[in-house]
Amino acid sequence: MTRIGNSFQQLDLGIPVVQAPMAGVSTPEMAAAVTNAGGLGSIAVGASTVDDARAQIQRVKALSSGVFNVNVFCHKPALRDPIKEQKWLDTLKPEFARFGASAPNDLSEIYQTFLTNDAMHTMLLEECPRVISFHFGLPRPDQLDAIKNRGIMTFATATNPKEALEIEAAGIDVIVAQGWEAGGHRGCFDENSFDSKLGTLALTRILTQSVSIPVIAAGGIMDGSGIRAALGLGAVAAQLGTAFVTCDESKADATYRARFTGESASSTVMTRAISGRPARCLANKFTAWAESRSDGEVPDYPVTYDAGKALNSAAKAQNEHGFGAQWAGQGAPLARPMTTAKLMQTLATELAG
Ligand code: FMN
Repeated sequence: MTRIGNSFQQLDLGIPVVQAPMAGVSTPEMAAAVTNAGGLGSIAVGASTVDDARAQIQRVKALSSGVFNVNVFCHKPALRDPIKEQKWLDTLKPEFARFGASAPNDLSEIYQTFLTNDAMHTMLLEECPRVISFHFGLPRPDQLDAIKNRGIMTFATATNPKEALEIEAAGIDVIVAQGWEAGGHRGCFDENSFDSKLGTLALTRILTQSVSIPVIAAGGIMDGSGIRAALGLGAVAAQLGTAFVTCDESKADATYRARFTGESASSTVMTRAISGRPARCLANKFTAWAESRSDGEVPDYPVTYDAGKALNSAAKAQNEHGFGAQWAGQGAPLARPMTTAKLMQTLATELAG
């Protein structure tokens, strides 16, 4: 199937790189630097309040007049299960105790899904970023109609061909094909359905051959060679997350950054025990603990994340940094600490070479 890139080409990128939206890690400064270098910068507001999200958008606009992407989470609202949540807290109690802390008495749904967040939707229509991207599923049809009527371009993540067909049928403009290698949360629509765990290479090629909208490849792409490979598979661009985690403008703390050096970078684990949804993290003490837990024990996203964040705070207070959500993809050993502008320049040179 011929790939024309259609509306994606209207973005007129000088370099076919999308900096992945990364809640808790990407910043307006990073997004602006990527956009100013000719890529598509992104901010992630899935875990933000409406006011904070608006402030982030306005900060990007102050730093760049170029196109950028704002990313939201479209997960189903958490199905609360007090018995399961209490059992999960009981399971975590010994871990809290190791750090002289108590587990919380109960848990909260710490982020509101975009599906029920009309204030976020209204704010986005007002701020009107050039691109809005969706992770964990699709927005409500009326939300999408209003976004499209504002002329905003839309992306959505697919982890398999079925999700890609749903994205195409919904009228989304571009698919982000997220392979199993990818760092951070897997964008699967239903985390409890069978996961075929397709790698980026196979998934990208399957989608560029089977859907008629543009495809962006994501997962394990760290340098110009990886971007070139994605383009060779028919993708219109590559979306890189892990490659930007160690950039100066990232919010990653010093201990998280340090894990990208040496042996600790070469081992990542897909786990749902940190947040409630499958996500790829650098192997650490939390992921090691999670290995003996079954998926069925884990409460819904993002309720589990409330417990995970509390445990990480308790551990950090005792100078133990092995319980953080240190999201990273399988390409982590290839991460290069530098400024975002320098990384973009490096990627452009490698791609041209
Ligand atoms: N994807 C989203 O759509 N929204 C997010 O908020 C988000 N947060 C992430 C946080 C981190 C630290 C990382 C590494 C990835 C995150 N992702 C998120 C996934 C990326 O969009 C992308 O699929 C992934 O980074 C690609 O794989 P790579 O990390 O190997 O480059």
